[in-house]
Amino acid sequence: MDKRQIRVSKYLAKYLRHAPEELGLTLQPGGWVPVDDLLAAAGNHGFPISYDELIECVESNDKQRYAIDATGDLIRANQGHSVAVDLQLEEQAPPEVLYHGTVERFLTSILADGLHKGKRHHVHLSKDVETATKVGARRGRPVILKVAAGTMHRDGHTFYLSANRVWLTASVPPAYLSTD
Ligand code: HQG
Repeated sequence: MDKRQIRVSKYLAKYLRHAPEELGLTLQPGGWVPVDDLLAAAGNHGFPISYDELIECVESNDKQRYAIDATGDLIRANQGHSVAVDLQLEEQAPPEVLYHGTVERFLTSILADGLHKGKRHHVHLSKDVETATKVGARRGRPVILKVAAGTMHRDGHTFYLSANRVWLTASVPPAYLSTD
């Protein structure tokens, strides 16, 4: 992603995940908003984005954060929301092990209390160490936690897989976490 695409992606993250009302937008079930409404609202709020730039940002996005629906009329963030929205995710059985990237300063609290979703809808988990390392590295030197997702699932915890392959669950109790 080039600099402009990163700016557009951050702008979309803000308004499609966290503050649609600030642009006068309302998320439809699934988190969708009309592409035309989004482009008009962005222009009216001093951040004009062309249709081509928007499509380019969706298609070249490093984490496939956004999706355009089959009609081409609607756009959404695939996950990461803090506003109330029903993403219409389907429950899925996770792989035996998933990973969570964080940083040293959160470890004591995480190992005592487990992983909490914070402001987001879910705890975000990755299927490989490489992805989890990138997630943790946003905050400093990454520390990777192993999550016994298969055992959690058999114990009755629910997992979802977002359209961009992020594993989501409500919380991870400490018993399912390890640092090795
Ligand atoms: C930590 C990005 C103390 C947790 C990424 C994390 C991801 C605790 C932070 C997605 C804790 C929450 C999500 C506890 C959790 N005590 N700290 N009990 N439980 N934490 O950003 O997983 O670029 O909400 O370790 O790539 O870092 O936005 O979650 O450090 O996929 O598309 O609290 O966001 O994607 O931070 O990242 P976040 P995350 P995007």
